[in-house]
Amino acid sequence: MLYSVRMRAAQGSSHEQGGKHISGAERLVSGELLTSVAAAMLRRALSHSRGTADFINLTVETVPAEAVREVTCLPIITVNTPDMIAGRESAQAMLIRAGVAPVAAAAGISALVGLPVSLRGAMVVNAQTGLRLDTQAERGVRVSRMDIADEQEYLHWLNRLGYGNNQIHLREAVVLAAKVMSAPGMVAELCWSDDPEYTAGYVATPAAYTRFTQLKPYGSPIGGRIFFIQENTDLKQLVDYLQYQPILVKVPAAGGA
Ligand code: WAQ
Ligand code: MG
Ligand code: MG
Ligand code: MG
Repeated sequence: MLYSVRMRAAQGSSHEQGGKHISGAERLVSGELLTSVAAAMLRRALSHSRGTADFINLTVETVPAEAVREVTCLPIITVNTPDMIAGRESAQAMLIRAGVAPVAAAAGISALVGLPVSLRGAMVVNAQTGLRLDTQAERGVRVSRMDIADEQEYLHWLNRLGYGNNQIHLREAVVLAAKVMSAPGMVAELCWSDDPEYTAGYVATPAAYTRFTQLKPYGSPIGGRIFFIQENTDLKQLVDYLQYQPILVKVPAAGGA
């Protein structure tokens, strides 16, 4: 038996009542870790760079171990971009190489750039047309029920690659991207953080998780994610997978990236 632990925190009022999204997190852990993971999530919600939360929803649900599927995380590549403009151009080119139509890649980037406030989840976008397919407005689709299979092994792997201490954004994003890219019909993902001090973002494709050191201006509290999907994808099935399929992520076999 595993536990899905999900947290979402907002300021002003709940998300449903229009509060400002502060922080969210999702883990999939054993019973021994449950209370410490839940406590860590509360701490995170209460001391976030986006502001102090005064609404916190913490949800714990059991997940049968038989339902869990394993997925391997993607090789990580870092592209040092001199500024945000160059970063976005490189990210756009990578999306196009992954099979996103140029018009859709441009529309996706514009949609993120033009967000009035941060989304809590991801926009699902048609990789051919660039049209948004989910109808969840500022909520977006929130991926959950995923975690790292073996944390020590994961941290060692990241360390060997030079992603050492305190790279919590990267650690979590690599796990999320592994689940996202394993979903049926997924073409690519584009992300940048809503944490004002965190300018890096990434494009995930079936081949790699490519980080760009600058995708948004320092200080901006607007971030988000876009999942570009194939035109004929069953949206309900995809969203179900992203939200409910329990996934544990393992590092590539020795010798891999
Ligand atoms: N499911 C779907 N969308 C999510 C989720 C989720 N579980 N978590 C966050 N998002 C969306 C949401 O719109 C947020 O506003 C946005 O992503 C950013 O979330 O390699 O820290 O947690 O150095 O701020 C990427 C680069 C960091 C890491 C991403 O995202 C690296 C990051 P944040
Ligand atoms: Mg978050
Ligand atoms: Mg996050
Ligand atoms: Mg954030």
